[in-house]
Amino acid sequence: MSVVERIEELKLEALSALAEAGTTKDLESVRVKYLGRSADLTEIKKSIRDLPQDERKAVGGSSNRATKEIEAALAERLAEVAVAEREEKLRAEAVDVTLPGAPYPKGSLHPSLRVIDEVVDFFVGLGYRVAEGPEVETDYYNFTALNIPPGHPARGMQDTFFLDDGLVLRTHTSPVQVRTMLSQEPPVYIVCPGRTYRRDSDPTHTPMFNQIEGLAVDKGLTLGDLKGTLAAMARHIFGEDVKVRLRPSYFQFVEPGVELDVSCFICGGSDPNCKVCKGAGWIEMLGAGMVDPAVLSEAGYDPEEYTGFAFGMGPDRMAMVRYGIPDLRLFFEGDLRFLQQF
Ligand code: FA5
Repeated sequence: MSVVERIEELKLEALSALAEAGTTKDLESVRVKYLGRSADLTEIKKSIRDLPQDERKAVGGSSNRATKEIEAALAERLAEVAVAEREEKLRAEAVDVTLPGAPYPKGSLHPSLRVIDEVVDFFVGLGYRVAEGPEVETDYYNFTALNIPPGHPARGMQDTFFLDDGLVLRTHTSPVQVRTMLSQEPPVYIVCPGRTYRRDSDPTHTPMFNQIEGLAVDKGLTLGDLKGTLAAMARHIFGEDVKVRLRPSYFQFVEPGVELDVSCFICGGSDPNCKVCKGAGWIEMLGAGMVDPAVLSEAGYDPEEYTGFAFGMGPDRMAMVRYGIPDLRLFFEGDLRFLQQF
């Protein structure tokens, strides 16, 4: 076989290998094999100068043409394969936007939050404004301004978490009453949901719990207004048929102080074995009273001109009663098996 024939043979081999190669990588292998530094064709080109004069031209021309032809075919195939590869990639990465989305578990509102939302909605409907205050509170707002001076035994009744520098974790939402009165002129109608803290832990007490405070200060407010407002709230939360009653009670910052009971909305007082009211027919719901004139004065309001009522309830306890949950601590353990029931 002459060298020119060998070149022709190599070229045909290369062209058919290029035609068969289906990927950029395969094409690169073909290039190395037929055009690379140690390819047969390259070796032939290197040896041209050793050939007899009369053969050099024919072999040189033929090897150059073969090289060009292979290069042209390679470029063409590279372009074709690139298009095919891109199409394949697009096909593989295609997103079917008509497929249904992956379902994810739906959350639900915490039982306390449901009660809080309902209570707050009710008062907002009456025209009350939602107020907030800090959970880390000064001793002054948590106690002194509420008529509980230093050394007063009433301080001991609320198992307080004391922090440094005269700060406490607020034991109730009542300090928001004072903060609000100090920051605005009467009339005041606020409701204040928030977290509160006490060193307590048993089935009906947790170290962190929620309270909702309410405060109304205006001209001529009476205990009748307090009762009417809270009765309307109880009907809103527990149903149209519930009745309310006030019992005398004592809180340092109200005078008189009362506790509000609602008639048992489960048995209505007819079942001596009722799990919710334990046969009493009444469920204790909140503390309330007429704002003590000393508290109004401390906040800069004239007690001769204004009167007010305040109330503070525990929405966690209300949720406990409503959903029949025996232990309040379950509310705050974050166990999804418990929470997913609501
Ligand atoms: C108070 O905290 C008063 N500030 C309420 C008040 C406001 C009275 C305005 C008058 C005027 P008391 O300590 O009773 O009151 O708490 C109110 C409610 O918070 C209780 O009825 C109860 O539902 C809830 N509560 C108290 N301690 C805990 C606790 N450790 N865990 C869960 N709930 C609690």
